Amino acid sequence: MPAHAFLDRMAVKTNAALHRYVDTWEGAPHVLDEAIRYSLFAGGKRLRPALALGAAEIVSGDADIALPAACAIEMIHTSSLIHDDLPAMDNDELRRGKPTLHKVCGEALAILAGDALLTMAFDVLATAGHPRVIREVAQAAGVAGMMGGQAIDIKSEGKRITLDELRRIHACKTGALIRVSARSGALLAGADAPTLDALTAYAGYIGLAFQITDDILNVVGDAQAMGKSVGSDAANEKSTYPALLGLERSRALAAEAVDAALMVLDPLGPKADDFRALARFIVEREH
Ligand code: GRG
Repeated sequence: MPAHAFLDRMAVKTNAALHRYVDTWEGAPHVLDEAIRYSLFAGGKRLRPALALGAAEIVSGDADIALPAACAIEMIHTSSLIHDDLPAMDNDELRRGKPTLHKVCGEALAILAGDALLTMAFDVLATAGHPRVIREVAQAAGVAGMMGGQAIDIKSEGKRITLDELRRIHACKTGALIRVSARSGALLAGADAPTLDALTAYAGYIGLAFQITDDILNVVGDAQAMGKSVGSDAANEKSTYPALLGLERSRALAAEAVDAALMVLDPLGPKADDFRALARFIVEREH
């Protein structure tokens, strides 16, 4: 199945489940409910849910068993995008093809919507009743994962950093949530250790390829196709793969990461074909 068909199939499942969770969310004031829905249903690619559901499908044939993790991780991801766009962070005006949340409803509500999504995520995740998954997701989002990576990233703005430091920032900031997406799907489906390791390694490599491509698209991408501002990394004096290595070497590094991702899938045979297509799509995408 081509990658876009796989992503679409998993996005349909994810969106239906996200609507179910948000619709049964009791006691939310209308303004907050509206702000959350604005960002959550703004049309993200649902890459992380596809990894959770796809991993569960590879392991057990049943993608749906990973829906609580897929939805929780998408809520955490959306929460991070809302906060990342705030004036105190990246100060962006466009996200998922629409004005950023703080532009629409003000900073205070945007902060609260992000906080609420992060909290809601763990409510949803608890319904899966798998403490190890809850802890792994918390750790991937937290100080040693996404939030820690974001903190180092902000402190590195305007400074020259090494390639190793850049790798570390991204392994935490973007990679941790991508890795835990595949891991939580695999764990909820009852993966054995070698399968869990293969899927973790796969997600690590595609996380790297994804980040390098994201950096490249911030230089050469089209804001309309991307649905978010481009050129912001250079304006914020961020260290990125293209800034450190140039475009050509960055593309080569992304291609190497995809090759490595394909190699670690070898033992899983044809049932991992959707993940193979996804790995190729990650570097070929235009948004
Ligand atoms: C409040 C949970 C929370 C975190 C606070 C702001 C912050 C710490 C972290 C920011 C992390 C961040 C924005 C990383 C960038 C990740 C990235 C490459 C996002 C783009 O992901 P896509 O392309 O977006 O999957 P869509 O819109 O398709 O979902």
